[in-house]
Amino acid sequence: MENMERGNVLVIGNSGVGKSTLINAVFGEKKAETGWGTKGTTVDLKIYESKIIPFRIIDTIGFVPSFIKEHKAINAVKKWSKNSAKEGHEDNKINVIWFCVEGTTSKLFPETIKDLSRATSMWKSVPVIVVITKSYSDPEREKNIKMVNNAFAEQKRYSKNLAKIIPVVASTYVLNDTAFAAPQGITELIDSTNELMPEGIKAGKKDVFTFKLNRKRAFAHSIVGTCTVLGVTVGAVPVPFADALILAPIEILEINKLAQLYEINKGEDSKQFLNSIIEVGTVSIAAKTAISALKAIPGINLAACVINAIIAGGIVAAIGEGSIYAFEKVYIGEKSVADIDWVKKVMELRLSSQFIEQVTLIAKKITKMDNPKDIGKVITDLLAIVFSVTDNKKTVER
Ligand SMILES: Nc1nc2c(ncn2[C@@H]2O[C@H](COP(=O)(O)OP(=O)(O)O)[C@@H](O)[C@H]2O)c(=O)[nH]1
Ligand SMILES: [Mg+2]
Repeated sequence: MENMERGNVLVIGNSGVGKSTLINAVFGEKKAETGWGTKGTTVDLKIYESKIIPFRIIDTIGFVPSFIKEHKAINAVKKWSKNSAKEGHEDNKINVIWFCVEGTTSKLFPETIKDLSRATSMWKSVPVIVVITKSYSDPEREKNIKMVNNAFAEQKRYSKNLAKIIPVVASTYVLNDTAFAAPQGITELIDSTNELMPEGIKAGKKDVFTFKLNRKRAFAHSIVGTCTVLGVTVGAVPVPFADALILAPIEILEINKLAQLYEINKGEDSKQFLNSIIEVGTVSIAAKTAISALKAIPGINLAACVINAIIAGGIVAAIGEGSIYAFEKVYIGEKSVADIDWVKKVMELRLSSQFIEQVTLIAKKITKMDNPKDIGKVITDLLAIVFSVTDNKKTVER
């Protein structure tokens, strides 16, 4: 695996557009910087590999659009290619270029794309994927795609190289107390790039699927983490925690974002499937029971607002973890969106007596009203461990 032949992806775009964040999102935290083919080079490039994905990513960290500086970065790539050839590697060619442009600066697209095309003109026939980074706004996505298309149409010689335009959010972007942009576009980018690799290098469908599933899981946990913090914040308001209904908007947001990630957000059947999860969440009496249970436990001396916050965050986290478990089963084809009774049971299990045990554990770890982020982290870390153990046991039993 270590020495497998790989293709090469060159990532260019102005400093600050999000190249490094994008590469992290694609490869995950386990990505490894590699010294492959870099003997005697180069402070202007960082080169990354992953064990499964059959392409290297070359980050042009020194790329700045100005004649002198962009040439420095591009020369470093040329030199890298040459050096790799000298070291006897045949896989030293650039196979795909990711042009990164920032979604929040769409006015500059024509100019930026002109710059990037000029800088990469030596790779005349290498396909280009335009990655629109920081695409936080849904309504602007279509507009931005159109603008990139137009900008390319003006580049006569270059326009044939445009393979794909992909808007992405590489890491969760919180807009305010009730809205955030979840990671997206990343698995599409992985697929499209793999498709553009030469035959013989391309990863098989199954490997790519497994890799994407792992990435999706990481994004899913980030979504649950964000929503749990929102839940903690809402729960900490000093009003009696009458029922779990005040959490409904957050739960709906969470379930919809997760459903979108696992591509089960279309069609009537999906709607029913998602609704049944929301129902279990909102009618759950777990909250009330948990509040009195926590108050009765000797040794836990938390203010009411802290207990509320923990329970609110716990409910959101439990629903999130349950949804991840259920949505993965659907995504890999073991279950379908028609399995309503099954998904209800999955969710009920997480919000029943087991839930009270877990929030008790969490409450013991929290001694005061910390920053909602810190409380959120305690909750999600603990629940993720508890549930992964339960789920594995169940899988074995089945
Ligand atoms: N929340 C969020 N921040 C992003 C995203 N992409 C880039 N950023 C932020 O934008 C800044 C620049 O990103 P970076 O990856 O360092 O850009 P580079 O200079 O092109 O490598 C950093 O503060 C990132 O955290 C994204 O998808 N979501
Ligand atoms: Mg960078």
